[in-house]
Amino acid sequence: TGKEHWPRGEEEVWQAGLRGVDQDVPSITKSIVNHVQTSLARQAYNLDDLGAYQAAALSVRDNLLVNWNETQLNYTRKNPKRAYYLSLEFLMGRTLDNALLNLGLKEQYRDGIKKLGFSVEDILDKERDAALGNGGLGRLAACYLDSGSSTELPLWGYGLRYKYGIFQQLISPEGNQLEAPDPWLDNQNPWELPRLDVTYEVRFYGHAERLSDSRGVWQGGQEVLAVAYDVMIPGYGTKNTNNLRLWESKPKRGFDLNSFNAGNYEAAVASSNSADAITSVLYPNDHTSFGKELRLKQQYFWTAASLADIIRRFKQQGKPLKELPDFVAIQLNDTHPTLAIPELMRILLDEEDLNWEQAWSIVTNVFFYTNHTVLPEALEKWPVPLIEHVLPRHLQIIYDINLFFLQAVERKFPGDRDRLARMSLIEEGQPKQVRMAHLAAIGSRKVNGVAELHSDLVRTTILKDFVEFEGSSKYSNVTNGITPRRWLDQCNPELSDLITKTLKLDKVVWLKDLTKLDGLLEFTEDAAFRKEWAAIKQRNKERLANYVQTTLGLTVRTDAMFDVQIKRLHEYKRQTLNILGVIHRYLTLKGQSPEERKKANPRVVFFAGKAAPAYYIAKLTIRLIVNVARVINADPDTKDYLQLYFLPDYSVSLAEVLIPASDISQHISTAGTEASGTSNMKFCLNGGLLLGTVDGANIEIAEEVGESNVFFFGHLTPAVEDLRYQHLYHPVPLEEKCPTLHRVLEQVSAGLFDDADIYEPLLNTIRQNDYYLLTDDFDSYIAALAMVDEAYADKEEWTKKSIRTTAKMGKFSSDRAILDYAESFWNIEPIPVTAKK
Ligand code: GLS
Repeated sequence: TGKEHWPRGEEEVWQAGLRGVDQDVPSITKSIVNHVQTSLARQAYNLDDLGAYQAAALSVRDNLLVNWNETQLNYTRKNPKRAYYLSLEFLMGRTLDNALLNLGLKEQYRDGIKKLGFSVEDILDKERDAALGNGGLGRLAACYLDSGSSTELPLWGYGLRYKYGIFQQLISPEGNQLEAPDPWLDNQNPWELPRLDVTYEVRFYGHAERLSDSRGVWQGGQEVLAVAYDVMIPGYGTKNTNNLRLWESKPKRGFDLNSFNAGNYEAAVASSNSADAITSVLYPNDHTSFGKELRLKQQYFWTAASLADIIRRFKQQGKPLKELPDFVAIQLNDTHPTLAIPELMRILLDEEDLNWEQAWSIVTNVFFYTNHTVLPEALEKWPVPLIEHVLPRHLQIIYDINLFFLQAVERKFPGDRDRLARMSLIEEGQPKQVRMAHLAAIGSRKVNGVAELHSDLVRTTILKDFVEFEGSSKYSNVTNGITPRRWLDQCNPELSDLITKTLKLDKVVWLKDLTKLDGLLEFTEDAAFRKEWAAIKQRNKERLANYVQTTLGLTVRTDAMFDVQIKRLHEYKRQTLNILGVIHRYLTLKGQSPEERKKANPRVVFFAGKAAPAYYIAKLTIRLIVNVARVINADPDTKDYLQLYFLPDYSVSLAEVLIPASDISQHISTAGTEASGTSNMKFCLNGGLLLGTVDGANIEIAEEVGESNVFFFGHLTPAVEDLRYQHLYHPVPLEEKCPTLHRVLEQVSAGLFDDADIYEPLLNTIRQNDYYLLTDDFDSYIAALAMVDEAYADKEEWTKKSIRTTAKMGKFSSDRAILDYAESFWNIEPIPVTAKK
């Protein structure tokens, strides 16, 4: 407007009190000391590493907040269309190092912390991971937030502030996985800002009445409070600092005073307990849908609070609701937030008095849905009676949506009853169930999968009927990405420096335009460069060996190939194939003379990953790995050629140590089952080669780096269905079909590694219907491992492959992915912040 006046008081006085971002070492140390003194109430003489971490983190937070405030003010002033990423999981890992990088203050803090008598490495190591996620889906959300800020997009995340993140994994002496809680907030969390004034009431249960054809009213039941906690998400090479808003559940009133006064203490606290329970723990399942009431309450609590917040912000602009799609795009990360669709309908119909057509048109222009898996057990379905009990008004709305939808399908495909039954939001059965993927698809403007193959499978299998009905342009692909800041610069600083030096570019340039890595290609023939490249890999292997030595007390040899498979334990990911391959190698070595053995390529195999607590077969696989490791690491005949480790309690921080150290990593899912995978991208970005099946993003990685630089094996997706049919109807005994695998299983059964018979349930999954096709892929897997050994023997050529791999990873930056969402889906634009110093 030009004539901005100061809202209250004297502007100079205000301005004099405002701080900027610290720039120099003296102001940084001053700020840290201030926090030691006043936030922690401690002093130099009683400050340990943890205290120093907390004080440093608080001072970094002050700096983040300056940019965060400026960013939010800027958005409010400019009023652009905004996007919101609704995810039940955000697997953030540690924050301090990333915040320093993005603020451009790494060196200053290093110096300042040193002057105060501490080391940055020790302090960074004190931070606990924020582990509010299970695996790839949650980590993807974290990478997207980093990229959203780095590309200056007005993008907020919404999630839940779980008191307990993913469980801590312990391994018993027998090799069993044990779970312990993850009380990550116990030492206080300096990275969150409680917003005790930002609260919403969320209702459950009660009764719903219809007032007209489309309107209704919902009353009674339980009301709980959602309280906002904000987490600052700084961009790299920009001041833009977005927000991740996490909700905590609290009882609406402390406790029920009536019951309390009547002497019924238990009843008085029961309601407050049940309110607190909603955000107490992350469900530790990946790829399964359990149908538990508390999980449904989590989903509704979070979507209701987030929508209320989004709508309140929109309404502050004074615009009519029909313009909501011009100012708001909401991305549904999997079907977990699908209740947002009937919830927005409820708000528009019951509270805002819109008619059905108006409301539905708004809804279907606001939401976007990403599918992350085609595995049937992961497709969410909620029992109708449960929804009716917990969310009675929403069930009415879902039925209404279904009615209008099926009428439209009937008009297009008259008389096709099978099609109606397949497409209905309600699956018939005892009980009837609501199919959340169908609801998400019809309630969204666009639907996407997360890699080319996966998006094709979404279009041709689980949502085929919907593509036929709505047209294929709504159903598209956005291949996943990863942030190169955390997954190269932070986890592999030496490689990052070498790249910067070699490309002769400012690091900001290539870290924000990862296709610049292409420039490394011309150096593959430069022997001195290759030497530096290989030396860095070697030092990263030593760093990992060091980690294993200090955490497990085990000595890892570093003059061997490092072979890594780290991910959630799941039958479709086939860790079993890998461990059976290891046993095969062991048996082969055992059968050789000492002279023959000397020709072997020494190999160290690492596994890490958690199993869902109730997933028996996955836990048995862990036990097998641990016991095979125990036997072969102690075998004097083979231990120079083969070592095996299961590293407990896999986490983002452990991945940051493992990934840079890998020569080869395994991504060996049954074709068509791994939607994308994202660690495959991380390994390749760090110059590790890929051994994998023709699945998920492996395919696109091979397209980029060239098939001669990856090791592919196994059957292709179109063959899978037929092979499964053969297993069921024309089974061939294992000893005939795959004698090598048969021999391996016999040794396990006989008790070579553990009590005999203990692994029968696991082995029987292979012997019986072998749903994940281990018997079909085993021989080609062993052949691929041999090709890897052969290739590794030529170290110079291997290093060339490694350089070429890193050089071609530009496509897989999450900046590319988020900009694709911004342009093709959300229609939002970068809003750069130029904060005052
Ligand atoms: C997942 C897929 O299984 C992964 O392949 C994918 O990379 C990830 C992110 O899109 O999503 N789906 C899921 O339910 N958990 C995952 O990790």
